[in-house]
Amino acid sequence: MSLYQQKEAVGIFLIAFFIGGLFLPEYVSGCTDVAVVEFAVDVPLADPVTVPPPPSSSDLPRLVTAGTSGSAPNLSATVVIEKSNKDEDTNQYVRVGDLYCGIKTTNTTSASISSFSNKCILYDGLKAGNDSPVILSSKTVSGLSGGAKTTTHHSFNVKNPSYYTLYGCANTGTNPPKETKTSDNCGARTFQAYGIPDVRVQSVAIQGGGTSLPAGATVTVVTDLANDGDNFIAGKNRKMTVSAELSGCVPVRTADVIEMSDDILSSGASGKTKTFTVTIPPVATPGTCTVTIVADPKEELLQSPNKEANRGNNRMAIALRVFDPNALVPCNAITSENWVSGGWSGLGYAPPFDGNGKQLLNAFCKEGDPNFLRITVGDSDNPMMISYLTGYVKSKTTGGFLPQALSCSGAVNQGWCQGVSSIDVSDTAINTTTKTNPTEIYGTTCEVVNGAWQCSGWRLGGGGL
Ligand SMILES: [Ca+2]
Ligand SMILES: [Ca+2]
Repeated sequence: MSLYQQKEAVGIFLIAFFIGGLFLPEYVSGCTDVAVVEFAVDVPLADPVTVPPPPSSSDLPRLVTAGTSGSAPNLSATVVIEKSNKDEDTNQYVRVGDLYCGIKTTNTTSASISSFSNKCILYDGLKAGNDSPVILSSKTVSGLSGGAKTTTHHSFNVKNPSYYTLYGCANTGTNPPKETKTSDNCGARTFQAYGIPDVRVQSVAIQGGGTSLPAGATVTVVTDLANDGDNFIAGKNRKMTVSAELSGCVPVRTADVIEMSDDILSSGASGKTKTFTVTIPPVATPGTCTVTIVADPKEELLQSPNKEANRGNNRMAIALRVFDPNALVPCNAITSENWVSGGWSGLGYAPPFDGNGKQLLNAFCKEGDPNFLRITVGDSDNPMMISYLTGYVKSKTTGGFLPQALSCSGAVNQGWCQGVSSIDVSDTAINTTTKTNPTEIYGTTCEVVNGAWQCSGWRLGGGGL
């Protein structure tokens, strides 16, 4: 609804108010001057924007029962809306909470009037006049001398942003003192109550706890939400959302959205758990990915009149580590850096480094596939090196050596490979633990050194290597 439309709607509301209700001459006889409804400011519409009808004249009770006498004193009353400190709010625009109906009463004559009681009734605009109004407590004035004024304060509390109407009268109840007239004893005041919500993201977690996952994976993000502020009522045109944003490994994008529900928007709400489904795109860059839960990303809570003041607590992030599930990564702790004394050893099995620190036996894993293990033997840069097509993996479950028939990248001669030999291990006797961190792998290479074949057996892992 545009601002123009809002103003128009307010105008229509006011016209309807005056025609349909309190200005009608047949309105409670004796109270024809209650049309004190004033809009000193161009107030925005309530939230929701459905403008409630004012109480119809037939719904307003006759509160003044005093008889009249030409020689009696006279009370005249005006109804105002008062803030929690009992100060009148002249804009008819107050925050929800503890408020007062003020009945400003003046003795318009010079004669004193004896004890009398004032009464006020609250009509909730959200109820559209269909439910019973709230009868506020009566207040007794011990008496009022001629020309004197007093204000009675009738407390009430509203929790929901809305329009409300107060209707109050002076000199109500039983055995009221007589007055010159009673037509000036009542008044009404419509006001708007606004709220200041403070939605807060309390916590963010990954369901199951794992924060390291392959690109392409889908995780469930669990968040708790709270509202430390006033009630907020989501109307038909106020669709507040909470989103899960993904950033870091991909350009910032919204991964999932839920609609903010009333249970979150109630004052004092907390621990309201919501879940989001977040998929890491397969094209995500391996590294850190951030999931940020954002309450009200579209800033609906910043619309008047019920504006959220504290926006600093509307976001909370959790970091994920994203990896390429198909990337080959060395899965043994040994490297040329932490093992520098390897080399030719002749008959025994040695750490798999030649005299130049080059690793001649390798094991590779895939982080995204715990059942993947690739073994390579040889040196692709050395055409004079051959590798043996049988290797071994020591089973963690049995401790036995399991022969592995490797494939050759080049020519084969009597079980030897001219080049690098390799195998993607599929032996089911090698359990998952062995594959992701193989403790002992064995391979053999030979090359001509100083005119003679020299062969070496290599061991990767195991034995503290
Ligand atoms: Ca009067
Ligand atoms: Ca907030």
